[in-house]
Amino acid sequence: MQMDDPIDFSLYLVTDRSLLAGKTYLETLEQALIGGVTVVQIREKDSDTAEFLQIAQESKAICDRYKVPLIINDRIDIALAVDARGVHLGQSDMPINVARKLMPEGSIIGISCNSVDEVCRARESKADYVGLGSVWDTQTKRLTKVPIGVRGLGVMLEALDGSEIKAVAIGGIKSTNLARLIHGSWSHTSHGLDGVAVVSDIVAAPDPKKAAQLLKSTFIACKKAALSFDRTSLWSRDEILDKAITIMEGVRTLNPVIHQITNVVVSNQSANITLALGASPIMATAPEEMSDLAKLSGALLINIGTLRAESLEGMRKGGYYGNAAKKPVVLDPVGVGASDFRKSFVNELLNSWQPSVIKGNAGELAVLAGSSEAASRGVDSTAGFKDPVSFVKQLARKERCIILLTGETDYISDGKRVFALKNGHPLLGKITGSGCMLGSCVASYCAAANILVKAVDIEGKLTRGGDFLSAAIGAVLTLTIASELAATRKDIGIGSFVSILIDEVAALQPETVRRLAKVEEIE
Ligand code: 3NM
Repeated sequence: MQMDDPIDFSLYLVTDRSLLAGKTYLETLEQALIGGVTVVQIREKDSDTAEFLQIAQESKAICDRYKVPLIINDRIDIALAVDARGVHLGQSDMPINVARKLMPEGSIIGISCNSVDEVCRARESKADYVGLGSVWDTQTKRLTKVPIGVRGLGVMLEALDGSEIKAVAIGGIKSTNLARLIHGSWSHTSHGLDGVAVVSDIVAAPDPKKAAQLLKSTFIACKKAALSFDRTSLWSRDEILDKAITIMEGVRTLNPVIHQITNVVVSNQSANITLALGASPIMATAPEEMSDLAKLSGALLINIGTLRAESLEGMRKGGYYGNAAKKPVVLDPVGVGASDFRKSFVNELLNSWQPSVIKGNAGELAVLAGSSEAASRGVDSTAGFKDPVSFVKQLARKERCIILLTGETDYISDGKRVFALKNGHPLLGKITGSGCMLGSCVASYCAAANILVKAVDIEGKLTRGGDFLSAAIGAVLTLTIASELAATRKDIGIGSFVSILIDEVAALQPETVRRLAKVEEIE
């Protein structure tokens, strides 16, 4: 191992002797190295100099045996004394330019960053790498700043564009949330993560070797999945319509269970529309059930209308377990602009789990995008966007998922392409819960799309790799075309419309969808 060999940051172990689970510190370190840790930082917050030095010397001897570089937290004197490969500094430690002068040439200097400003300063000071965090809450360190979340991490990575600085994320990272971390922070235009820094998921594991192996193989698989080619980009509008119809038929033959945490206003009609599609609804909200239901169901819908304290934990856990079980999660941020409480809760959800589709009206999606362009009042949108096409595309890129913007024309984007759908009848706007029913349709179609994937290699993917673009298009077509058919019935009124709409969805034929679909690719 030479001083100028590049460091592999993939699995960066930060030590903490207070978390050991049965094995000694040195056994734990060695097992972690055998499991595939690629770089080690010794972090001794409570030791005096003599004890830190001894731990560092013993750690260095083991790391040398496995040819893994050793980095010392904070203490340049200890790094020099044990001939470590580098130091890791905090924002209030010695400045990088001073540390650079003290450390031998070729040493690695890293710094913790919690904001874009700190990343920019690290860039100016020519840090070799940045530790970005804390991504999530953690029991390992008392945090003095709010966690950045996966979306905050994405923005910080963008601030590294065009630089050679390596980036690792830290804070609350486990093998179970790695796919969400990589998917949510990755963008094809920016600097992806070079690695993940982990403390408790390795140090406190009963089998640190196995824990490290799992983290390493998951990280490599997630990175490969993030870089893999998206086949949907090759499909024409007609092929997408074919896929949407295959998914529609798939719902009827596969009868997937659709778990829905939804609002009290629409619960019954959402369950009925799900049955009419050919899927099977389960309207459960208790957090204790979320892990089991994620395994059992084909998809999860989270609709935040009539948000109540007792639903919050179910929504947090539902999405988490949905991601862990590789099931699509559909988010319907109903009336998110109505209160600061809804805004901050949706923000929290989007930082903790990754939806496959977000659907909303202009007012709701404007709030998510932080835009003041489209207004809302309560759960209704009162104005649209001047340029809905670029709006949905940008938001899909930001949130790393399919965006479905509802309105007179519905817009759907995966961040690369945008489709405009013009079916529907004004009666849909006269009843309560038509948007919520659409959420049930999207979740049902995503479930079928995810089951229909023939992929064998799902490691590292957030779902099985379902075609959620076609699923969202199929779901909108089903409900809007059924609404047009329902509206032609004699003596139709607002009350009867809901029942007839459900009947028309159940009776809808694939050829009718193909014949009546008004779908156009805009970009
Ligand atoms: N630094 P775990 S968070 C050591 O935000 C450390 O800079 C952080 O521990 C930062 O992997 C953290 O157990 C603790 O969550 C990470």
